[in-house]
Amino acid sequence: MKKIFFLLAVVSPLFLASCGGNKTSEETADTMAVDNSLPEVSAPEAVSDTVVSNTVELTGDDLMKFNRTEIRVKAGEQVTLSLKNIGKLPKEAMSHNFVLLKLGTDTEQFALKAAVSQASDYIPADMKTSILSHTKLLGPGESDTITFTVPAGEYEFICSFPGHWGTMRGKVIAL
Ligand SMILES: [Cu+2]
Repeated sequence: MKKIFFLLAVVSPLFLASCGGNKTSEETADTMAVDNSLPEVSAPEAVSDTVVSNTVELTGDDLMKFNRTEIRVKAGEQVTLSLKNIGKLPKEAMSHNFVLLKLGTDTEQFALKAAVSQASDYIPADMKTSILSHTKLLGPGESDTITFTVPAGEYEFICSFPGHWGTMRGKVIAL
C-alpha cells in the first residue's frame, strides 16, 4: 500500500506539471501538498528514534517542529548532521537552527539569552562556551551540515530562534 502512495506522490506532480495550464510550478506543488495529505506521503521521512547512526538528517518546519526529538549516535565517533528548513514562511518570521548544548547547561537561560541575540543569528556571544556545535540559521529551503564528536551522555538540543525552543528541542543520546 505504501508503495502505491509513494508512486502516486511521485508521478502525479509530474502529470499535473505537464498540464497545469498557467500555474507556476510552485502553485502546483502547493496544491499537491494539500491534495496528497495522506500521512504516509506528507510526513518527513520517518526515522526511528531507536536507530543508532552517526549520519543524521534533521528537518525543521513551519509548525515549529523538528522531525526528530531523540537522536542516538555512537559516542566518540564523528557525527555528520544536516538540518533543512522545509518550511515556506519568510526567514524573519520562521527560521531554524540546531544548537547542541554542553552537559549542565541551563537550557532555559540559554534560550532566553539567544532570543535577544538577533545580531548574531540568535547565538548568544556570552554563552558560546555552552555550545558543543550548531548550524547556521536557516530560512525556507536552506540547509546546513555540521560535524561533531561527543563523549557518551545525553545532550540537549534546541532551535534558538525566539519562541521556538519550547517545541523545537530534543536530545542527542551518545552511546
Ligand atoms: Cu526554529
